[in-house]
Amino acid sequence: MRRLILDHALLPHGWAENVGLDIEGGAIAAIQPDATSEGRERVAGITLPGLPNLHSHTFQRGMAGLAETRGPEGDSFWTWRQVMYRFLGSLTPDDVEAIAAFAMMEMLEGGFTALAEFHYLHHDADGRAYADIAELSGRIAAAAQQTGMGLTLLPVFYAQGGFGGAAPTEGQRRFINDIDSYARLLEGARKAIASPDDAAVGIAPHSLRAVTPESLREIVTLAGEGPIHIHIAEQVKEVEDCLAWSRQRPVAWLLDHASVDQRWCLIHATHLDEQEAKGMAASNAVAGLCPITEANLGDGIFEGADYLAAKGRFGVGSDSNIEISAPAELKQFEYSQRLKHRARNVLAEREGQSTGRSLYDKALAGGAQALGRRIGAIEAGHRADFVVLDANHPDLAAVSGDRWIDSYVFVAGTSAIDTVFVAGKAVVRNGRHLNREAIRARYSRAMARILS
Ligand code: NGQ
Ligand code: ZN
Repeated sequence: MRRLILDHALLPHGWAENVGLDIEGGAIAAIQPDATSEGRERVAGITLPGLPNLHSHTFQRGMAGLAETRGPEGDSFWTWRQVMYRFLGSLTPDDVEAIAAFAMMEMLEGGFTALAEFHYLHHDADGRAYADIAELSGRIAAAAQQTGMGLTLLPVFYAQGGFGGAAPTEGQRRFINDIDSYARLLEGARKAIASPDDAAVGIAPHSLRAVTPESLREIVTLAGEGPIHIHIAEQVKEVEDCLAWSRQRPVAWLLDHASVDQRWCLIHATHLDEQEAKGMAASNAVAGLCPITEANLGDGIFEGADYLAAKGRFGVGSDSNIEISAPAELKQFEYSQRLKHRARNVLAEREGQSTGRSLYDKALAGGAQALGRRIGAIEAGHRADFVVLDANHPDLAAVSGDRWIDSYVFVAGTSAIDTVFVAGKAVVRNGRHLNREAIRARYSRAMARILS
């Protein structure tokens, strides 16, 4: 049993001081308000529940910055995807693990304490399954163990190259499974998870482009208790192709053809009409927003104001990992709405409410739901996953309460992070991961080889 006392902490019902925590087996066993420091380790600073990162492809960290040069014509999401397919063509299992560990380390240093990895790179460079079909899922799980990251592993089902059952392309050969091989992959992924307390497994049909209505239905039955994530309505062309195929928009089609409920996380959902925004909010699914990646890829702007007015749930993800920062994702979400509506403090719900606090609270709840684990709150029974901000940081020192979160989200960003705990253990101190040198050196060696 580990006994802590937190100077300042954000509890479900608000701010508290001198919060005593008893931690057992990585979870909070008991909370005592106004505790005394006797027999307890002091955690100075401002302790927040760690934010879940609900969507990532860790391997894409290795290509961050490599698709920022203008091409011959019409640079777009689809030309970026070509660069990404070329990049992943040469990755070995060792590379996948080295890059994943580096990205997870940056996530922990960036204020994320748990990750849903939307993992679709399954096979070797020729598209052949490894001797162990879950080899690369195992590499993701290994990276999580090395870094201390809490993991929800989402092995992805990918079978088609476009709407209407189109055949997959060459560039997609490392992703492809049929339902039988996918079921084996899922079983392998479940075995690769070392401790069920610090990890979970869900499922992920890649997108409506990558499945048929029949395969989607079968895959969903394999989810068990786990979450179900899917990319949806990210690009205008995707909406148009879906309309041409089904005469329905993607989110409308999904709401009509699948029993979308609180197990589901709809990644991006950028292009929503009013009906879809309302329907999605009413389904209790989580919108998996990835504001920095969506800006980088030129996706468009999510209908944030309408969706939140309809009580829609959301969380944030770092997706392509072009920049890894929990506060910056929240800031970018709010800024996208300010630019769209030419207004300020759009996502706070009422007068007097802090925008930073409002975003943080909602992304905690939506993220925890999407990861399917007991995380996202400093509460008995939840994992002891915390981000501790430096109370002496110049942007935080003279304010208190919700202003701390506004300063973290809008001003200081990750420079305010001092210590990060996962399952009650510090993995980041003074803003640096405890195993930073080794993880970085391994990553640098892998990248030197990949880019040579
Ligand atoms: C992905 N990423 O699977 O990595 C996708 C691009 C696709 C984002 N959507 C590929 N940001 O959707 O076909
Ligand atoms: Zn994605």
